[in-house]
Amino acid sequence: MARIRSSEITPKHVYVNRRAFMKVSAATIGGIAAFTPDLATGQTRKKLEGVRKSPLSTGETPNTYEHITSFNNFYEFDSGAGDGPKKRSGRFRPSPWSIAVDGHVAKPASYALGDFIKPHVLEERIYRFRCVEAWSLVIPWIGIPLADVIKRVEPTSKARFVEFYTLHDVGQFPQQRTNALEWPYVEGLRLDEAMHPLAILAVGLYGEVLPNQNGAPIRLVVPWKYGFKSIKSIVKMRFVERQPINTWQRQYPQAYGFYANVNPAVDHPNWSQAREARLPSLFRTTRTLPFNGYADQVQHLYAGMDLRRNY
Ligand SMILES: Nc1nc2c(c(=O)[nH]1)N[C@H]1C(S)=C(S)[C@@H](COP(=O)(O)O)O[C@H]1N2
Ligand SMILES: [Mo]
Repeated sequence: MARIRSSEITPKHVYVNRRAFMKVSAATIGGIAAFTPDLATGQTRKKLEGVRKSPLSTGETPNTYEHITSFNNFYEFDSGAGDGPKKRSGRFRPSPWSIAVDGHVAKPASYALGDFIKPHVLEERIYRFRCVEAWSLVIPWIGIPLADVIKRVEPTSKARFVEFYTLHDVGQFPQQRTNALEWPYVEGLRLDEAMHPLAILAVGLYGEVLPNQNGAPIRLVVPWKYGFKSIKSIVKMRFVERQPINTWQRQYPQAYGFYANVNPAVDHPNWSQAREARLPSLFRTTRTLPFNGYADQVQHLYAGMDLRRNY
């Protein structure tokens, strides 16, 4: 019989949290969770209309809605990954919402969320999602191509990077009263990365509006990068000349770089990135692929770069 090395076992905090989400699943198995308030979270589930399937989806089977919405990382609600964000985000109000676009663009503006999304077709993109902490999921996002949004605001020749900011509101995000992270959460992409067809702004999953714990009402998804690049609850996009310092890089620069491309050859200071636990499995038995399996589509963006230095 094959012996399992302890290094292949999911860290304990993941395991403990998984027990918590199994309890939640058991409570909703009776099929009560229709499109009325979700009894576990107090949130109303709403279907999104007019969603087109995308050829850019992976053929892998998505994780269940329960898993995707019960195992989250969202420090504004709770530090550490698990079902804390689901339990603590019921009173968050993702509507009304507006998004500001500024910096080096010909058309700076502040949009109501509806106007921001309206010109674009909603697409279902089933993507792999890989966290630095070596767990992964397959998620059927609903979103709009980030490139289409960027073209609309017309970046000038000075715009080389785009920064994203999460809402900063201690009334809505209880953990912003603490210094668990520096607030607001900030992320960034080089402009050519942001223009890549795989990068989307997600507004839903499984055909429904995003639950609060997954980054309602709008969050970034960049499937070839570690999960922390996927900034949630975005209120501002700023086009800048210089490479931004993102929140996790500020926190622990040896572990979290700007690029954060999934790379099985470059370890986190405290663990290997060679394998991952595909939830709900607890075991790191799935091999991690360069660029999270999207190398053919994205590696040209990094031609000539040392990806060990630019981690
Ligand atoms: N604003 C904000 N965005 C965030 C985070 C966060 O704490 N705050 N966590 C990041 C991390 S580390 C991960 S792995 C993903 C998790 O996304 P999910 O909960 O939808 O799986 O969100 C990212 N975006
Ligand atoms: Mo993460």
